[in-house]
Amino acid sequence: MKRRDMLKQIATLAAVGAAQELMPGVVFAAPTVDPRLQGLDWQKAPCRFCGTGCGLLIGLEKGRAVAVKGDPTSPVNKGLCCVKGYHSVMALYGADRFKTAWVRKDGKLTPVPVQQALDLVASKMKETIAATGKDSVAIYGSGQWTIPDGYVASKFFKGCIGTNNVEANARLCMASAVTGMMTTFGLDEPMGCYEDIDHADVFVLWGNNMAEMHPVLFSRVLERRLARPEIKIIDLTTRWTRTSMASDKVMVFQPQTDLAILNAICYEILRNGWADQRFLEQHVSFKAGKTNIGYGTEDKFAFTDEAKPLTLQEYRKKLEDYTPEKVEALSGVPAKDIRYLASLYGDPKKKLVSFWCMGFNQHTRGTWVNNLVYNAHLLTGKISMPGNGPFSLTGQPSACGTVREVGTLTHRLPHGDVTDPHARELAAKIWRVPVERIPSKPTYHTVEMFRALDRGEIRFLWIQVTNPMVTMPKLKRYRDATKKEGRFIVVSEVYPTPTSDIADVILPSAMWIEREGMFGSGERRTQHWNKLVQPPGEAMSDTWQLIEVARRMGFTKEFPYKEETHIRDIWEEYRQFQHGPQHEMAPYDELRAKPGVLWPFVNGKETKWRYHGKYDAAAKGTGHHFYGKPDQHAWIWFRPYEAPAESPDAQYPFWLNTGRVVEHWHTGSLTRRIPVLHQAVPRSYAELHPADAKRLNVRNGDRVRLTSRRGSLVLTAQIDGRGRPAEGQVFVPFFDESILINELTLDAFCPISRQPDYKKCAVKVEKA
Ligand SMILES: Nc1nc2c(c(=O)[nH]1)N[C@H]1C(S)=C(S)[C@@H](COP(=O)(O)OP(=O)(O)OC[C@H]3O[C@@H](n4cnc5c(=O)[nH]c(N)nc54)[C@H](O)[C@@H]3O)O[C@H]1N2
Ligand SMILES: Nc1nc2c(c(=O)[nH]1)N[C@H]1C(S)=C(S)[C@@H](COP(=O)(O)OP(=O)(O)OC[C@H]3O[C@@H](n4cnc5c(=O)[nH]c(N)nc54)[C@H](O)[C@@H]3O)O[C@H]1N2
Ligand code: SF4
Ligand SMILES: [Mo]
Repeated sequence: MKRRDMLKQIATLAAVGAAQELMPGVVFAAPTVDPRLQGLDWQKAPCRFCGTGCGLLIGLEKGRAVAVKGDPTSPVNKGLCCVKGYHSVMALYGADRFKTAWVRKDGKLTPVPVQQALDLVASKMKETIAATGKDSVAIYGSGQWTIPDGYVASKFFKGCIGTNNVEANARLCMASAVTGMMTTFGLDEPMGCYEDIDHADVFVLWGNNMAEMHPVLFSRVLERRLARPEIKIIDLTTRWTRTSMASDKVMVFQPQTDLAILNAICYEILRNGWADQRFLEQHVSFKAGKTNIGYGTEDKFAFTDEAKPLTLQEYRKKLEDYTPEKVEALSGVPAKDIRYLASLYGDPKKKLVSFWCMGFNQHTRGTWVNNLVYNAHLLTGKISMPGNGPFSLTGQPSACGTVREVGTLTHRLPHGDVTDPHARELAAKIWRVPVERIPSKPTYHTVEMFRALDRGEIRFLWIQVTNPMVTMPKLKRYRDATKKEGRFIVVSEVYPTPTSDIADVILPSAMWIEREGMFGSGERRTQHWNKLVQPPGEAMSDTWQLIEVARRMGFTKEFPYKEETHIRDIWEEYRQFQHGPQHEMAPYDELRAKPGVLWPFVNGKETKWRYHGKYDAAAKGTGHHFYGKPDQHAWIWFRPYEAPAESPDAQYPFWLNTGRVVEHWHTGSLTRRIPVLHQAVPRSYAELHPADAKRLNVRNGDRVRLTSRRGSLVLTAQIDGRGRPAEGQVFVPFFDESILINELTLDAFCPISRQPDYKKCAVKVEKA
């Protein structure tokens, strides 16, 4: 080994050691010296799993992907990767991969050639449109769609068929982050990047379990603290997790009261004179929206917010309801801890990063709580500079790339909203379709899309790269909907799942490195990979399936691409939408050559921090410039505390919280086919607080029955296992398709983002 390589490897191993020591059970894999791996052909690809977007090197041998290591040239993970990334290629080779299409005949799924299934999908779609109209066909996609998948889906449905019935599971994941940014900044994209970690002094985690869900990023946080012990990690959470174990201070709060805690922080910042007055005068406007905004549990729920101007004085006055003492009573967090937290935000000498993920976004006031964390950063001017910033972590590998940026939601286009005539004109021009064809009104957000399927307004639904029959809240209603007479469901999948079980047609998909593609990660990084291995049997990429069906419906002119070059052609076409300093994307060749490129990519340069003249070509001057809103300001919203849709009561006395574990990816369809990961956590369970368990006479390993107003399930109790919920709460991970926890959850959502709250509903717990 060359000396330089050896030093690099030692440095990586040291980082691994540091991370491992602090993150028990999380395995990090450094570049290996195993001689068996020496002769492999190593090719780059971003990780298939979480939104961190680690760069991987995939080891190829005789046409198979046989090994993985972290890419040392990737600035994201610098050679590291977590257990899921390390074992990811094994997910390609499960014994029960779909290799052919399946069509339901007389109630039974029967194998058929893919070309025949594509004919059927196209004719069924045409038939449905002729009988019940354009808005009776829909597509439900994913933040795990590649960018070309989502782009083609949007062009096909919005530009060719002429329906806004396009949604993606990112609605369940980051919709509140989107509306939070839109309402505060007028543009939907994070201002910072992961490099913020290397500059910050304080990390505040607002209800996200980074040690398990963004493990490589968390290892960067830990590595920084290891070098400088004065660095602090503060974990605000409703459940003691592995992240809590590694934190300097843990503040356990009652669900939903994050709204009040953030207001108390802002109250303290203003009361102590810690606000940056000059920054406020130059860059901030104050607003108040509607209150008592509802929960969306009823069909066809509608809501539009308003923005009433406020003065700083009026805003201050409203915060008086949120003194640390009052908020202590509501949240359970001691007033002195709230003051301490406020002092960290308020200290001008400390650089501070706030991180959050589903604790904020899956929240019936998800948009509000996103607004509130921005308030704390805006009051103190700690934003859009290295080491200072609010950072919304994304969950899926291309939730940003494909859903946020390509706009695969009912109200969006690849650039702008469907309601904006300029956005429609631009889309029509690039797509070469008549502008009248793109409808100007959004149709259904995800929950309402499934409700419309139930009501019979939607008759044909195509599902790609998502498993809604496990992941929709209040599952029974939506599963029953798919089975109703006159509904036709197409599922593009790689393995049998509860969703492919209800399909009328299953299309076998080529997965990840079995096709060429791009993902866009949480820090505005676009990453390209080549097709590295052959897909099994007749499996075809989701992009190409869509193109085949579109062509069969007569849209050949709109989809002229050649199979060999279609990803390049689609990327270069899509890139036209984003021209200009605010959104410019890197050219195809640039993406191919590098382990990811941050956008805006202006004059050959990446943009690391937005809204600041020093870093962002779109910003005017040399300081901050929030150019997203018409008044060129960022907006501080007053948002009050409001209770969740359902809270524990005498009949259902526990909170139910749901989420994830490090070993599994979502519904487990991939990770349960990777033996080491499956064996590590083979079954889902119900975590209880030891005091609750004692009262219920339940011991570790006993069976317990959980019942909500919507359903009931029996699971194994886990006490002081991996996590510990607060008293009065139960936690259940959702990776196990044999224990469908969403039978119990509620389909209440944030009225602004329409993202459901999977973190709070009321249940009863009994020994089974
Ligand atoms: N291993 C693994 N990693 C993943 C994934 C995976 O499936 N497996 N999925 C990826 C995806 S798509 C996502 S979205 C992310 C999710 O990443 P996270 O959001 O970190 O994980 P979850 O388990 O969904 O949520 C756990 C957190 O919800 C918080 N919480 C519960 N109630 C409240 C509340 O009222 N307020 C606040 N503020 N917090 C609350 C708890 O404190 C807990 O820390 O993970 C990504 N990474
Ligand atoms: N109770 C509860 N429910 C939740 C959440 C929660 O915290 N609690 N979180 C929500 C969130 S944040 C998210 S992101 C969602 C995730 O929910 P889903 O997206 O429904 O879950 P996944 O398991 O990621 O589903 C992806 C599916 O795509 C398949 N697949 C893999 N690769 C390919 C491919 O290349 N092509 C095709 N066509 N298919 C492929 C996989 O086998 C899998 O079945 O769950 C939501 N639901
Ligand atoms: S941290 Fe996320 S992106 Fe990185 S290797 Fe693990 S699962 Fe993959
Ligand atoms: Mo997610």
